[in-house]
Amino acid sequence: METNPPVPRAILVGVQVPSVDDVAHAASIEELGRLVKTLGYEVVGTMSQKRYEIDGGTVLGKGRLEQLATITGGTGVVGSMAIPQKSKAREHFEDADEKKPDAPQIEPDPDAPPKPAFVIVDHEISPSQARNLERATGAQVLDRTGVIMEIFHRHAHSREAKLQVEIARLKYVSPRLRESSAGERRQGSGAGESDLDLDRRKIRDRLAELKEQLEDIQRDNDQRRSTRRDQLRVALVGYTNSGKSSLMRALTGSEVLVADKLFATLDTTVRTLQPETKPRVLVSDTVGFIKMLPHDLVASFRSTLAEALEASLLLFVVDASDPTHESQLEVSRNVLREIGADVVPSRLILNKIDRVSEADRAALRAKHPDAILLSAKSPEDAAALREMIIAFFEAAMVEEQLVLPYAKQGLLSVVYENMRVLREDYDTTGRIIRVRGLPDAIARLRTTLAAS
Ligand SMILES: Nc1nc2c(ncn2[C@@H]2O[C@H](COP(=O)(O)OP(=O)(O)OP(=O)(O)O)[C@@H](O)[C@H]2O)c(=O)[nH]1
Ligand SMILES: [Mg+2]
Repeated sequence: METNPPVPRAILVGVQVPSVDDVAHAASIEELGRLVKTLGYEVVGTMSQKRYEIDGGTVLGKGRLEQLATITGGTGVVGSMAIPQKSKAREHFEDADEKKPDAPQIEPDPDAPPKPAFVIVDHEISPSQARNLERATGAQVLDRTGVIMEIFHRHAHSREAKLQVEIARLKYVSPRLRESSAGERRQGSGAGESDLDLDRRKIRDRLAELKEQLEDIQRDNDQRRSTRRDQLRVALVGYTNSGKSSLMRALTGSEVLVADKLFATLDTTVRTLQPETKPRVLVSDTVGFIKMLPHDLVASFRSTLAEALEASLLLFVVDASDPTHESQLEVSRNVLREIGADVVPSRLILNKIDRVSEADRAALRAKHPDAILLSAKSPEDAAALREMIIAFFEAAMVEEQLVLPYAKQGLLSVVYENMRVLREDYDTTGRIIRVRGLPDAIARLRTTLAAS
């Protein structure tokens, strides 16, 4: 009989520095828990500590580190890299003092589930901090960035997304590889040097190869995007799990993936707003944002997010039922600013309003008077949002007359794709068309017509 492989068990570790309040700290740990669950791990506990700063060597203080090691089955000491030992008596005294009553205490139990094999730290930690923690706990150590990288790796489907993620991962792994190999080398035979150089060169070559492949794909994608440039385009952007794909489904009737997972969507999808309008409106679903989104991932998803940059309208989706939605909004705004999309007109969509009480709705309306409160699950709300989108474009469009010489009838399809044709006449110069369209699209068409 086949048995399922055991679910990896993980313990979360967070350090609360003075600049972070209790609510924000708890929310951050909770989000880390959701990231870890998205990876398919079971979260068995949290070890949290208030510290003035994140400890240089081992993240946690000595006492907490030992408690953590009790849970994971490690020695609690880093070994040769440890800070100088104190006298035994002093150590006992201080440890007893540091063991707070709220710390998890585990009695040995033969039927107890296996000890957690993973320690997951809610900060970006250095390679040497990770190594020290691994030595002390005997568990595998991942930080927030590592978890996000792993999720992106698993959720990437398109060739482009896969390449982007692999590039980001290699950049993340290579300094870690360097330091850990260097550390091992110091104790080893001394022959490691060339191995390390070899590894580095392999990674450099691989990165160059991947970047080349990615550029090829992106050239094609840029081409495709530029043919869509003058169409009416809306992009759904926002924090991960806010409901972008759900709204995409509701607006376009497409079967994009909706899941209660973080980073369910990594590939940009473009679909037509339904029922179709004239000219049609294209809606893009995009990759979500998160607190401390690794910089290499932001950089690699820049091209994916170009969809957002080129849209005429951004629908900025927020999960209004999430208690931390204000800080999520802030994070999303920062990422958009970073990629230069903060200049694109946007509408704030406070989604999942079906989960928000009447009183909280009133507070939301007062705080965000221009926002649209809705539920992606409500067909009426989706229909109203569609009307809002159409109204936005109607307000932005202008009416103009174009003359299409008989020699340039090939451009007729461009006209119909990007504009609404109100009237067509013919005379000796060509086809005279009265159109309604976005000013930029009309201007570009005029330029094309003028060039011969
Ligand atoms: N109750 C309720 N749940 C919603 C609503 N909109 C989305 N959800 C749920 O929220 C979860 C995330 O929805 P998605 O549409 O996948 O979110 P997303 O923004 O595309 O997430 P990523 O692709 O991971 O960034 C799913 O379980 C949805 O069913 C809503 O209006 N009300
Ligand atoms: Mg999605």
